[in-house]
This record gives sequence, structure tokens and C-alpha cells, in this order.
Amino acid sequence: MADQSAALTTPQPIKREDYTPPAWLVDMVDLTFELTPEATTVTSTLSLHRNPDSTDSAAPITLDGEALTLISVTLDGATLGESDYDLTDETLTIQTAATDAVQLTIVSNTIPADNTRLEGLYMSGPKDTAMFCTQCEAEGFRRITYFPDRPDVMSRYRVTMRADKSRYPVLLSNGNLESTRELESGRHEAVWTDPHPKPCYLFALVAGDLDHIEDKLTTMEGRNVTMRLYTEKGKSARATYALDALKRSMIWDEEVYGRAYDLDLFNIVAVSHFNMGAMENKSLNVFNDKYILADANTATDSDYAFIESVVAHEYFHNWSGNRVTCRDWFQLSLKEGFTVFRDQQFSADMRSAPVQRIGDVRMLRARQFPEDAGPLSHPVRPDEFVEINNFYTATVYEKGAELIRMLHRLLGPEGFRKGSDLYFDRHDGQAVTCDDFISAMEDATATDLTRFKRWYGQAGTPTLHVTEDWDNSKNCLTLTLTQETKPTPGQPRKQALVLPLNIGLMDETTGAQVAAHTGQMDEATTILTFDGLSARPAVSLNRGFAAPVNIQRTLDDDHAALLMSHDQDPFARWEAGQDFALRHLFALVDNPAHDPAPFSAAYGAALADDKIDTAYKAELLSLPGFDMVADRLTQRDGTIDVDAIDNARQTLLNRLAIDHEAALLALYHSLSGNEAFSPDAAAAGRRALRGLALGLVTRLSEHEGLALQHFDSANNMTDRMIALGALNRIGGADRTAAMQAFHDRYENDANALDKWFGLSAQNPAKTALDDVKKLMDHPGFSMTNPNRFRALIGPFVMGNPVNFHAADGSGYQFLAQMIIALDPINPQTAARFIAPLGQWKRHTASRQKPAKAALQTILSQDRLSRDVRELAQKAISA
Ligand code: B3K
Ligand code: ZN
Repeated sequence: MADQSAALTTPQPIKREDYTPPAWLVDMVDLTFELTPEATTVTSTLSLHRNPDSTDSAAPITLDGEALTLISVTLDGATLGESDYDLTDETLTIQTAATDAVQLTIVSNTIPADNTRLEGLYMSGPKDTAMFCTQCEAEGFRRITYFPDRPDVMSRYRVTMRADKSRYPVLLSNGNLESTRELESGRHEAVWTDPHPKPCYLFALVAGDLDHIEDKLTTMEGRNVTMRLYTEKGKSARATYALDALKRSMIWDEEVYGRAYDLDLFNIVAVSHFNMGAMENKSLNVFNDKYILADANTATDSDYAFIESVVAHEYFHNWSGNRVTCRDWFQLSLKEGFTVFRDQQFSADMRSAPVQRIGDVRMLRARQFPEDAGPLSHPVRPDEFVEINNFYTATVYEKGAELIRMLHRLLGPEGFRKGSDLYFDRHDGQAVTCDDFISAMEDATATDLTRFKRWYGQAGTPTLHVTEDWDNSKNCLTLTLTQETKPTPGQPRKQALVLPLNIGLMDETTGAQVAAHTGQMDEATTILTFDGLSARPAVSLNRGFAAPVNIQRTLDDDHAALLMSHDQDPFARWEAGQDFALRHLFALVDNPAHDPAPFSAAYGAALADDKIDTAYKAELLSLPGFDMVADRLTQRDGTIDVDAIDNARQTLLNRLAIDHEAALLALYHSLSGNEAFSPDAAAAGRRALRGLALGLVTRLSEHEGLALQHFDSANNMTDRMIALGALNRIGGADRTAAMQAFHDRYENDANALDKWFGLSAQNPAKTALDDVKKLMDHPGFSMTNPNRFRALIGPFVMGNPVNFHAADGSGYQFLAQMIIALDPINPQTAARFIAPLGQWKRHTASRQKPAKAALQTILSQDRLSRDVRELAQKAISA
């Protein structure tokens, strides 16, 4: 049957308030797969019983099914005729008078080789060696077989896989391997059973010719667990770091959350065709191989850090997501926000906690704050959706994690642990809601979180306005804090939220801490009074980024410099540096002749401070990125001028290079380029700081040559990328030579070649768009592999502001054409690229028009996926 998912109009949204329990539950699922790429037959036998909690005791059995060819339906042994059921493009409905239990066997066909959406059962990898692979979250299982595809239907699974043995020697599914046997015609069979009831979105199978590595671990409960990590042939040597990260994650979850792994086998498969980062299928995680494969020559330090955190994230889902899952998809942040928080905690423990927190906040500001301020703004727990895949957003994930972090802060680590213990114990094996999570936290700590829950329903980033009044006669400081959240689509009026407060007062000359305040505010305005002070202090606000808010206050140069050099809280110290830089960047936007000397002086002092940890110093000395400047400027002015922001950043960076030439050169040379590669955080910190120095000094023409030298002498990918980043800016023959060398070295390594696509797309030269267009003809580029598409188009759209936002609209039109071309192939990935166009309202009038025109071009297509149509419609109606 044809895939009908490209619709002419937008289907009606599904609403959270309309939730009803399933009419039928499935106790047991028995699946048999006769796997061939051109036609896989799936025989599914379901043991169903009426749900006693259903509001409709006579409801028929309604199963979801899309892009399937139905072959037969058998109900309690009787084969049904076509008049006995109702089949549409999206459902199979079977009337039955049975009052209690039935057994239903359905045979259907699907074509994995044609499945470019990468949802359901599809082929991943180079054509002649492709493996079978599945992706079911959120609603992919209905593309494998007819089933009540909703997370509150939890069942036990038995899976029989049959496939050609020479092409697909490895057959994997969830749970334990029950049996294997040889079949006729060179085929073989494996049977897997999973003892843990699970929602169908956690089902997975993989069949292919794979290599693997393995390790073992004994859990705190005494279970001997084998961990296996499978890759495409010849790639397993690059999986050792990921396997080690898995082992460390297992140990960490026992130590920090008291949660042990619950089966004897844990498999990960790294695949090359994947829509996102990875998937937490029960005991069979499937990963985008970008988040598994790493060695010195192919992965950067940030790749290593991502691998560590994504491996941990998917493993942690075994409890926060799998053992306790979501009742419906509106509750997505129940598992995602919590699990992101858990992986952030893990990475903070494995690496530097302040550097991790800075990275988390950078990400939140770059991705979630603009989302929350634009037309796609939605609450952490959305109220409605058309396509659930559109709600795997920075708001659900990253803001969701901030909500959990606030709870952790408000309840304290011990209270939070009591709450998580109660949550896991109370709801083990259940599909629950965000309210259930909060109730467990309340019950375990005797705390009323009614008001805190507003965070789940209210979209938008609050702004905290802070004014300071110093009474010299009484030596008393009064801080007035007022919170405000601007209207967002569908939410004109906003309530006050619970904000954790973490404030320090510092002596204005020595920087020593003289007072501190931790607590919370839950009204629109809070007044804090500090008396008995000997002199007016400097105020350090929102330490640790305790509340995910924007702060509005006036911070003068002296005050900023003091915090930047002395704040006891490492996050606030970094933040002071960012605010200080922003103050001068704004001044440069307003007046290109502005003199940023005060910031440059403070920068020089930080550069000279050799007591600062290296990785942290690299963060302290990194200027706010384009996105952060743009977001803050939008808050100030309502609109932004891309060229003015870029010019301001370049001016300030050039100035820092001139003012600190000697110190930067000394720093560069003091950090050895000869050490043997190690991916640990300290070594990564040294590379980052050396790279920062290189980036600045090569702005001076007499030191430009260092960039090519850095490239040529690099013994690892991070240093190569650092050098190429600088060469991209410098341009000329050195750039051409290094890019060519990089290309030739990595031509046959897809993940490494992606970096070359990305660098070409980020080239600030005016030729960038033409180059990107030409690169679509490169033999390594492919529209059917999301990694390739994202590698080329992503950095152009997200990392080349001047060219993407070209005033003639060429960048916007190009993106529209790309979305239109990708939509019929892979709607989920296509829809991810709508958001940048949705920011049109932030731009100056000259850019608003072409950005809207690009959205109009998309919407004028006859057939669009629900994914793209939903977001494009929202984006244009900002
Ligand atoms: N749960 C998956 C994401 C599924 C996305 C479906 N569109 C990975 C994760 O967050 O762990
Ligand atoms: Zn997740």
C-alpha cells in the first residue's frame, strides 16, 4: 500500500485533555519476521483483553498501521473476510463481541528497502551490505505491524527472526536469546524473548553482517552482565571508548540512583542511517554511529564528550523511560527531561562540573531560548500536537532537564534521591505522567510542589528584573526581584513561577564573599534585604544558573570585572565574563567605533591568571557565540541586524588579538602540541585553550602561517578542526591546501568527511552558498542519509549567519528548496530545518520578507508531510 502520510491539509491536532485509557490491552506479542529487503512478512499474534479501566466496554479492537500491506487476519482461530474488519490508510478495526480476551493473528508485508523515512523497519548502510534496523519511537511500530501504537499498552514480546545467513549472520532483538537454528535455503533463525513488559516504541530488531566488541560487569545485585557493541564491518576498533562509557554509566547509575541493570545482556548497535542521536530500545540500543565511533584521528574532543553523554543517556533510560515509561506522548519530558538531567550529572562527575554546566547553559541559550521566544514556543508538557516527532525539542529535553535540576536544588540531593527512589519503586512497570513524578517528589519529602508544576504548562523564558538599592546611612542593600514572562502563542497571560535563588554578595574591592542567599521566589516580586554590611557589595546573581531565566540588570564595567575575576561560583564568574563581553558587543553594534578597552583589560587579566583550570579558562576566554548575542539583543531591541552582530564580534576578537598578542603567543607555545593523544577532559582542556589562542593570534597577519603549521603538525582530529576553523576565516592558498589534504585523507570515512562538508558550509566567504550547492554533487553526499544532509545543510544554516541570512534571501530560498526536496524522502529530518526560518520576526525588515517568502514557498507545495506542514504553518504565523 502506498504511503499516504503526505497530506494535502493539516490533520486535526491531538489534545492532551482528550486522553482516554486504551480499550484493549495486549499481554503478549508474538512476532515472526521473514526478513528480505524487498518484502518482509510480519506475522503478529496478539493476546488481547479488554481494559477494565476503559470508558467504552463495547469498543472494537482498533489497531494502528501505516504503509503496510495486509495479508490476513485471524481472530480466535477463524480467518476473517474483508467485510469482517474495517481497513483505512491508518487503522485496522475489528468488531468483536468478545467480553474478555481474544487472540488475533495478523499477517502483513512491509518493504524495508523502500523505507527512506527511517521510521519502522528499514535498511541502514551501504546498499550492498545494508542491515535491517528499526526505529519505533514515537510511532514507528505501526509501520512494522498493526498494533495499538501508544505507550500505555505494555506487553511481553517474543520475536522470531529469519533471514539469509550469509548476508545477515547476526540477528538481534530485545531481551534474551532463547534459541537459534539453521533453516533451508541458507536462511537461519533466532528467537528472542523479553521478560519485561514494554511499550511497542521500545521494540527493536537488527539483522546484519556486523563486528562486535564486548565487556562484562557484575551489578550490585550480583548479576553478570555482558555488554556488546556492534558496528558495521571493520569499524569495531573505534567503539572502545563508547563501550567504556557504557560500563561507567552502569556503575554510576548504581552509585548515584541505586538503579542496577536488569538483564544478562546489553547490546548497542551503531548504524550509519539514523534520524537522530540514538534510541533506548530495551536491551538493544540503536545508535547513530556518529555517537559511537571515535579515535584520535576521526573524532574531536567534543565528539568524545557527546559519545560519553549519549551512551549514558540511552543507558539511563533503562530506568527513566523503560522500567517507568510515559502514559502518552504529552508526557515526553517525564523521561527525556529527567534523563537529560541524569546524563548532565554523569558528565559533570566524569569531567569538570563547572565546564559541563557552562556547556549545558550555552546549549540551552543557543537552542531553547530562541525556540521559547519564537512561533514554535510550547510548554515542557505540550497541550496539543499534530505530529509528535515535532516535539522532540530543546524545550522538552533541555528545558525539561532544567525543571528537574530546579527540583534537585529545591529538595536537596538527599530529598531528590528519596523522591526518585519512591518514583521508581511506586511506578515500576507502569506508564505514568509528569504529575506522578511530582507526586513522588512531594510524598517522599513532604513538600507541596503545586506552584512549581506551573513550569510544565507555561511556555516562554521568564525574565528576572533586578534592581539594587544601597542605603549608605544604614549599610543596607535591598534587592528587588521581579519576574516577567512575555506572552507566547496561545498563552497571552502568564503566571509567576517558582524560581530558585542563589545569590552571593562580594566585597567590592577584594572580591571576598560577605553574604549569600539561597532560597526561592514564587511571587511576581520578591524583595531581599541584607543589612549589617560594611560597604556596598558586588552582587553575584543566579549562581550555577539556578533558575533558567534571563536576568535584566545594569552591570557596569568595574562590577563585571570584579565578578569575572573573583566570583566564588565558577558558573557566575564565567557568566560575568559573558555579560561583560555582551555589554561591549552591544556598544559595538550601536557604534562600530566604540572602544572596548575595559573588557579587553579584564580579558588580559584572565589570560594572565595561571591559577585557573585549563578547560575552564578556555570557556572563560571564549566570547559569546553569534546565537547568544542575537538572542540577548532581541531581548533588548526586539530585532537584530545579522551583519552588525557579526561585525561587532569580529571587531572585538581582532582587538583582543592586538591587545594580547604576546600573552596569546606565549600561551599557545606553552601548551605542547606534541603530547600523545588522550581523550580525557584535562587533555581536551589543553587543546581547547591552545586552540583559542591560535584562533586569536592568527587574526594578526604576521601569525597567519601558524594555522597551517597547526594543521600539518596535528596528531588528532580536534587540532585539525581548530586549524581549519582558523583557515576558513583566513582563506587563501593555505586554506585551499589544508582543505584538500583533509578531503583526501578522509574521503572514504563518512563521519570524518562530514566535518569537511561542515567546514565548507561554514566558510564565511561570499561563495559559501554556491559551494554548498556544488557539494551536493560530491560522491559522498546523499539525500537519503540524514548525517550527510545535516552535515552540509546544518552548518550553513546554523553556523554561517552572514551567508544564510544574506539580505537577498538566497540562503532562505535555498533552505526552502532543501526542505521541499527532503520532505518526501525523510519528513522527520526535513521538519527539523523549519525552525531557523521561524525566527524571521527577530530580523530587520529587509530579511523578514524573504524569510516569510521561503516559508510561503514551502507551504505552497501540494503535498507536504504532517511534520513539515505543522511547523511551517506555525512558523509563518508568528
Ligand atoms: N528517545 C529517543 C528519541 C526518539 C525520537 C523520535 N522522533 C532518543 C532519546 O532521547 O534518548
Ligand atoms: Zn532520551
